[in-house]
Amino acid sequence: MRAYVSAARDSFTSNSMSLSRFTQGRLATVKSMKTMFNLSETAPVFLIYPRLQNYSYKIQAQDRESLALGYLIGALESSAVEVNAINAELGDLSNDEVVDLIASFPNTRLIGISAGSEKVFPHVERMCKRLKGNGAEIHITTGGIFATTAYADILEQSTYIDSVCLGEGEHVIVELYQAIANGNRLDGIPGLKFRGQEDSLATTRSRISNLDSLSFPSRRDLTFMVSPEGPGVRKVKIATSRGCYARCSFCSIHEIFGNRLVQRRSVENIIQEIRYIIDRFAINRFSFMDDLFITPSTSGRAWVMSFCQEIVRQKLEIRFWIETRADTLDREIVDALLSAGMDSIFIGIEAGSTGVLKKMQKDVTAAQNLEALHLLRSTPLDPEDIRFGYIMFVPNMSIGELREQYEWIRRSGHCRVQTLQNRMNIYRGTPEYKRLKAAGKLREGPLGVLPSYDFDDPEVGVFERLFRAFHNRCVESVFSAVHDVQIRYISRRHKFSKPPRQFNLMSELLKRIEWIERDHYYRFFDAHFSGAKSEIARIEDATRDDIDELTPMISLLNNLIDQNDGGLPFDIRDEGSGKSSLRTGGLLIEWEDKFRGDDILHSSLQISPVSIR
Ligand code: B12
Ligand code: SF4
Repeated sequence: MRAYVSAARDSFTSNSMSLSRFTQGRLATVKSMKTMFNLSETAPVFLIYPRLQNYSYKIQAQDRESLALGYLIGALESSAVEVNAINAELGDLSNDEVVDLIASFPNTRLIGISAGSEKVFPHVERMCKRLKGNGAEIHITTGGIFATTAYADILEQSTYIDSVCLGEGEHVIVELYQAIANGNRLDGIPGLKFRGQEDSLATTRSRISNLDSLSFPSRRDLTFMVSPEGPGVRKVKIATSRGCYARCSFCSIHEIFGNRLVQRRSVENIIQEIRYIIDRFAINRFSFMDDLFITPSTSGRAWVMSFCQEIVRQKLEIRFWIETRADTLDREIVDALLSAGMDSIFIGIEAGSTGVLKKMQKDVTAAQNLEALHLLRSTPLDPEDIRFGYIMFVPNMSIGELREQYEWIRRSGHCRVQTLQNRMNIYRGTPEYKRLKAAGKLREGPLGVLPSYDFDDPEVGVFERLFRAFHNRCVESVFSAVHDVQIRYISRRHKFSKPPRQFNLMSELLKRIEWIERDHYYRFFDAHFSGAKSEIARIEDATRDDIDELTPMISLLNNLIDQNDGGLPFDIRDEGSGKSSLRTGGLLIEWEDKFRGDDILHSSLQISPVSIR
């Protein structure tokens, strides 16, 4: 469901984040890591979910659970194969630390590394080189969406990688280990490609049709997350289906499955897993990772309705997030989802211009996108919990369509700074990759580097270049402090146990700060589209003036982030009837609290003199 796009901020890094968060302040000795990840001296298989350096700051630690590792561990364990696993992203370990750790496990015979994205591949390659550089005679295999799409190039160019698993890995990893352990040839393993393989002997593996037959994913990550060293849990990842029927031009998920069939677990099987998680971890918040939670067919809708009814009937009282498309939503299904506990949703809107939607093969109209948004806004969902994907810059759009894209997202009321910068990423195997390649418009770099392209309409290309340059200058001169505080917030959020009033204040400050930045980019778009390009220098000057408005908010936010005890660094005046206020650094902050007993149930907030947009 998710469209992944590039934004200028992808390249933004912070020195403070280059330190390993969980390893800071403690000696991450091999011994402590062994204990922390419950590693066994005798396990012959070692699985790794690598860390994407310079990326971790973007994603909260609580969202880093890996279902890929979970399913592979589950499959190996159910075949009585002992397995060690490290999710470097979650453990906040550098990939070098992981390699050093593996060197102290001499019984390892097979290493499996997940290469789910193009971006992570250079890190995978470096790890393999170091692992083999230790002189170890270990078979290294890799899998995941990127590895599947690029297997031929990987085997040709990455000599440290011995084999690549294509598609779903549960059966392949077990059969690969068994072949290695028994000294058998690897030719007989459908879905495995290895160097030197005779093409005539390679066979593909068909998709797993009965997902209920799979072991539940191992929850080692979750066990670590709830441990004293772990970051805690926001929502537990769970998958009810695999695959998607749609054909969006930018999406690479079909590459893993080879077709557009949707396979779904039974409602009973999902509920069994949900019950297991509630009983074992006392967590009732879930994130359904399906590419498309609702398939808009009769059977797809019936599945969702029966799932929701069962959650209600069994009084499971869960809260959950789903990902879907606009054309799958209507009042009946949204009501059913809300009564079953849906508290947040992601919609793959992607475009507001009908022309762009067509070019994306989205098979959804701009009117349907708007309707879905209106429908969701009419529910009790917090607007912040209605998220969506939006690709502002698309290779074959016209300048008129870019304008439509901008106007739609601005009117939607859900525009973020990042949304305005999103440019379509071209992943291997996607329809857009094939189109651009056939047209000779793709510039491909080494493995793991996303290809670049020129826009079909030179005016779009000029606009994009000017906009990125403008954005970079604004960041350099003013907004770097904004980005620093945002990163500090994201990287520490998992440690906050702040009462509603403080938490509310932090969220509000973040929102306002982002609005100030976003409004400058609005002005850039407006000036460009109204033909007033000479205005741009003036907008940049105005950006610098904003520092006065931003500084007190940033410093208050920094102060709040530092208050680990959850308190406020200032005295709040109690003004009676649930009202209170605070004056600091030129800001007046006023709360109106609703109580249940002594507890604040809800706290609404005003910040002035900052104008509300
Ligand atoms: C959840 C998710 C995330 C989470 C990951 C959390 C986590 N720790 O797992 C977050 C939000 C962090 C994330 C980040 C990113 N993601 Co992401 N993500 C997904 C998503 C929606 C689901 C992945 C998942 O859990 N699937 C369920 C598991 C069970 O399936 P699986 O991962 O495919 O694993 C199976 C097989 O691939 C195989 N397998 C996988 N690894 C291995 C290893 C071995 C040894 C073997 C044998 C087999 C094997 O066996 C597994 C079981 O069958 C996918 C879309 C999708 N449908 O896959 C995108 C997707 C993988 N992400 C994508 C992208 C681009 C990114 C980012 C680059 C985004 C960004 N802007 O920076 C980053 C990169 C992060 C990274 N480290 O690589 C793209 C990758 C496209 C590409 N070709 O590069 C995808 C395909 C989305 C899309 N449609 O474009 N992502
Ligand atoms: S093809 Fe399916 S999973 Fe991919 S972006 Fe489109 S709707 Fe989402």
